[in-house]
Amino acid sequence: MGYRILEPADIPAYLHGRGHWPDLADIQVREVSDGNMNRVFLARSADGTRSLAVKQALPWVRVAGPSWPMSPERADAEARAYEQVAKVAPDKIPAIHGYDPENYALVMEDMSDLEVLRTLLNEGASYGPHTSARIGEFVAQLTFATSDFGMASADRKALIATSVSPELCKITEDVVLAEPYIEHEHNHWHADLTDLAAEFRADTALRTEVADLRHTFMTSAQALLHGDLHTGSVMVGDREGAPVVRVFDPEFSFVGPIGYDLGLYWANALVSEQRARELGTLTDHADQLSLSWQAFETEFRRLWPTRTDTFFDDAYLDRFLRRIWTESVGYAGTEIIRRIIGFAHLTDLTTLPNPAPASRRALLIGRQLILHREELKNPSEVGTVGESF
Ligand code: SR1
Ligand code: MG
Repeated sequence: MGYRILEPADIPAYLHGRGHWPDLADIQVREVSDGNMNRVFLARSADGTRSLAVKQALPWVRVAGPSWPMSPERADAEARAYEQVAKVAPDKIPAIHGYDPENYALVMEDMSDLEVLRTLLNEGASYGPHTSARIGEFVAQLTFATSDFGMASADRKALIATSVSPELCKITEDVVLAEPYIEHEHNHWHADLTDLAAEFRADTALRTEVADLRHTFMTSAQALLHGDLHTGSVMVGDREGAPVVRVFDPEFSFVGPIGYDLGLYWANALVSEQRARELGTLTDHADQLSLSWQAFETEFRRLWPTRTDTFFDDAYLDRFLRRIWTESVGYAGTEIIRRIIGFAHLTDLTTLPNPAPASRRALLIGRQLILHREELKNPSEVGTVGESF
């Protein structure tokens, strides 16, 4: 039949036809699309005992419409990423019930009993002790398993080949790692930040450091990444009294530098901290880099003795982790900046009564992280940068 864009009214027959839903008379569907890229539908039986989510990639960027075409094949990358994570961290992703490559649609667990981390933080919640630790573990488990430490050399080459995702990588190379530093029609910012946006575009030292991070993003095939690990890609909650953390939306997945995943999460944590500071609702925001980095490092070191290639010695592990740390700090800086003067902004800042003061502080922090990433040696030194503006 070929690719067709699904509407809410199509979902019952779609799920029934693919064997996911037995009773066509007992299904209610609503669209809950929220991200920039795709459409998401929730299907639920009247008594709520059966529910599923359907996520479909459109042939364009959802928030831009057909004027920004984008191959729906990004859903293939997402399905592949979920398959990889399911092997090593199945407790940290939604259950995937099926992938339909013809319609670029995933059928997956309904997570509407959980909350998007960003939404909770914006409402004034704290992170708690589990969330960032699970994220750090998630990054370690996925990246160790898909690095040259977790896979045989030939298998890794095959993974790199099958994970190539040129269009989605180009989005990141452009909207995160270039456009905010040049004149570009995608860019926009709060009127009170015009001076800083101009200053950043004129900052040649900053441009060179971003170029370095951009080139690393393009060339450093360390491990399979989530590729867009911001707080809107994390759901949290409780199930049967136990804390639950689920990472979703890995459509930007590709084999790249591990620091990109950690850096994105850190940037979003640092921005949420500036929001809380502005509102006087600071709680455990300042602990999140440390919690996620410690969990990442602990898990990566725990897995190290299982490495497939023991030519990589323990001293190399220390050097490799140091490189990931430094690059994470730099990518955190680029993520902060693009979220304030680039294409896609954060509700953490845009929903503040006056977004400018917190946004200005965040921009200044982002620049420092990029320029001084080699000197910032640990989470508390990054925290000091955050407190200095
Ligand atoms: C055109 S897409 C802009 C952003 O949305 C996605 O969530 C990624 O973060 C991307 O950079
Ligand atoms: Mg997304």
